[in-house]
Amino acid sequence: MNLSSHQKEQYREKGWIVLPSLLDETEVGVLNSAVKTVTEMEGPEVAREPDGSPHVVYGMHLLDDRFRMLARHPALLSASEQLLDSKIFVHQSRVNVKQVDGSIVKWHQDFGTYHRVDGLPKPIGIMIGIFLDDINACNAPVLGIPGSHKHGIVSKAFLNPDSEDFETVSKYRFDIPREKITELVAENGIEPIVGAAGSVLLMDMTVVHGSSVNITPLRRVILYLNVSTVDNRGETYERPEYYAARDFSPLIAASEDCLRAFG
Ligand SMILES: O=C(O)CCC(=O)C(=O)O
Repeated sequence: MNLSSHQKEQYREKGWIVLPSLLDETEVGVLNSAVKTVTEMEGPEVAREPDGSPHVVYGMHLLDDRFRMLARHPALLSASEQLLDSKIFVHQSRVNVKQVDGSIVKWHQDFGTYHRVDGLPKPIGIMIGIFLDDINACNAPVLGIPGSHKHGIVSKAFLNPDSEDFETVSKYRFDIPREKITELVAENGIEPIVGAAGSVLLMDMTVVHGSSVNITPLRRVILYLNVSTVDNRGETYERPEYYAARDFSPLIAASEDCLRAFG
């Protein structure tokens, strides 16, 4: 697939684009089966809510062949390579289940963690979000601050051991102070990132984003693949591989029906 110059411009200026219904119903079904498999696993990759329900599964592409194939899906790969103008590798992947009445995700930049903890040198990379449910303004969409990536890394971001989910999820998340959010929002506003199941978000991983609580009965699952260019590796090896890549090989496109083949 070829991105238009308008889409590339929007990615550069606003910080993200959404490709509506990029994956079809069969592909979404295959990925939902994989979510069921990995959320039932017991390992350290699976972070749970206090009631035991799954919240985040890290390293999904290392745990299940269907997710491994997702990372090589030609449509996702081609769009990402066009935006980064390079071959890419997966730095981190995760399943995010926004449980009803579950955890919030405070304002942060993914690159903030990847730079400070994993040693990724340059703020170059995409947070690819694959929507497995219809996401609207009601069921706790990701909220993004347009243009916030242009300010670079927020230096005053901090680890917050008082977060309820510090041990399970937010231990490495550098939260952005309220005053900085106020300043960025005054300049650029906030947008909910919405789309039907099968839609794909491509967000510059320096964009400031977060999500609120889901008080609806509507399920909201997003898969994330954070990718960067093959010359932009994090080599501190401070965290296990399910958090930060050890394998920097360029992703090679699989066939068009690589996911459907599992159906
Ligand atoms: O899916 C969400 O609610 C937000 C997740 C997020 O911000 C992240 O994983 O970086």
